[in-house]
Amino acid sequence: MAVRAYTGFIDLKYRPSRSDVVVEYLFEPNGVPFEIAAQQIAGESSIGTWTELHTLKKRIVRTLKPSVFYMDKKKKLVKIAYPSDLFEPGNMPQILSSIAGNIFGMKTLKTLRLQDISFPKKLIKSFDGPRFGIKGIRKLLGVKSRPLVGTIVKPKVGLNEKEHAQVAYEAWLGGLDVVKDDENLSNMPFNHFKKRIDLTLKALEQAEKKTGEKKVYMPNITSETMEMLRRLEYVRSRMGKYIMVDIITCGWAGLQTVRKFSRNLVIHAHRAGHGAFTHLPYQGISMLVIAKIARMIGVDQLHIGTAGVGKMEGKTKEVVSIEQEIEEDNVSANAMNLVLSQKWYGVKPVLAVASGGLHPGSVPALVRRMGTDIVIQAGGGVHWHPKGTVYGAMGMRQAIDAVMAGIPLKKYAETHLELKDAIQRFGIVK
Ligand code: CAP
Ligand code: MG
Repeated sequence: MAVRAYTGFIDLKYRPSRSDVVVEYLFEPNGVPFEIAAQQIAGESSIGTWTELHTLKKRIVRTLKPSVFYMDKKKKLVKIAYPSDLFEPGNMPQILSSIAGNIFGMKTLKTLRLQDISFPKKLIKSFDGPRFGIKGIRKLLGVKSRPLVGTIVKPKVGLNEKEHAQVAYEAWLGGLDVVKDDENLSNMPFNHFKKRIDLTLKALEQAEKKTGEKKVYMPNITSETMEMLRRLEYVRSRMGKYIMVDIITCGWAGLQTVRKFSRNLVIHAHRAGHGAFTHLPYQGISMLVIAKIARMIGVDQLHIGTAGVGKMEGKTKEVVSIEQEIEEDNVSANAMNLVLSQKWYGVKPVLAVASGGLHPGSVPALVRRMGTDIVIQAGGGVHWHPKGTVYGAMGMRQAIDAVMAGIPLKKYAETHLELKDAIQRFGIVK
């Protein structure tokens, strides 16, 4: 079939091969027929442009032509298969400059949503994948089956290093496993990175001694890439076990580099800014796609929302886009974790992180909707109590213990004052 300008890309009989990259887009054309717009997406993201090309050799068409093999005008959906030679293994920026690049700025598209990508084994294996994954993290913490529970030091920014370490210490003492920096805390005039790491890791050691439990601290190393590596090395040199990266704002290239150097450090991925891509259901890039990319590159745990329980978006609606992969229109309890945990050519499963507006009363609903292979994080829901962080943290841990013992929170609260206070203040999420 001849390829003229953006034509010749529709082939509804085409069956994707195992080496193709298959991409699902939702779009609304702007002043052109659906079929034309579909081919513009396929062409602009591969070998086409707005006019015929004298330089487009038959060989190129034969080997690299994409195929629009599925179209549903009602759902505004197309599926396009791209030969994998269009993509450089191990280069996520290049892959996305192709299938999520120019096409987002084309005049002939009113809206465009990159909904899902299915990568072939060769490309998946060209990235590092998680080093630890769910099993590795559970082993590190010695927590077999309950959700991990943690906090974000609050306020997000403003505490000095000593205050930060003290809040962390109290959270661990109260029974939390994990303490993390907030997404906008890095190296600040009032809170220097190195001093914070030193003091907080020292507090961690003391908390471990006092409680007999393993604890982890996730320092936020987000910065310019070379600086991230310096911060990562610093954490390692101080015997830290984790690093945290804001994966959207630092970019996929930065994340790939961090993963190359992370070795024995667990990577916690914060998704601040994802809403710019994921928020509108008909525009941008879905959380499903972001989750797949993050897993391929190799984060060990990733914020994916709270399935409607907390303050952030990522309600069941968005989570459904993560699920659809598995079971269309079926919002089952564990489904939202599936894209992170399903079998994927030996790539380790990523631990899902639920965070944002959570408190002890959220725990039963979270576990019902997301299962137990999760990290539950509460910032405000831990540091709210006038009696202090230890008290708030105890309430949080008691909620986990109650759910794991199969005891209703209300009942457990009769003998656990810290939990009782929390549910009196925040209630219990249905
Ligand atoms: C939670 C949090 C997290 C968000 C991220 C915050 O604090 O620290 O960054 O949960 O959202 O700053 O809001 P609170 P998501 O517990 O006090 O709400 O996980 O959806 O990416
Ligand atoms: Mg935060």
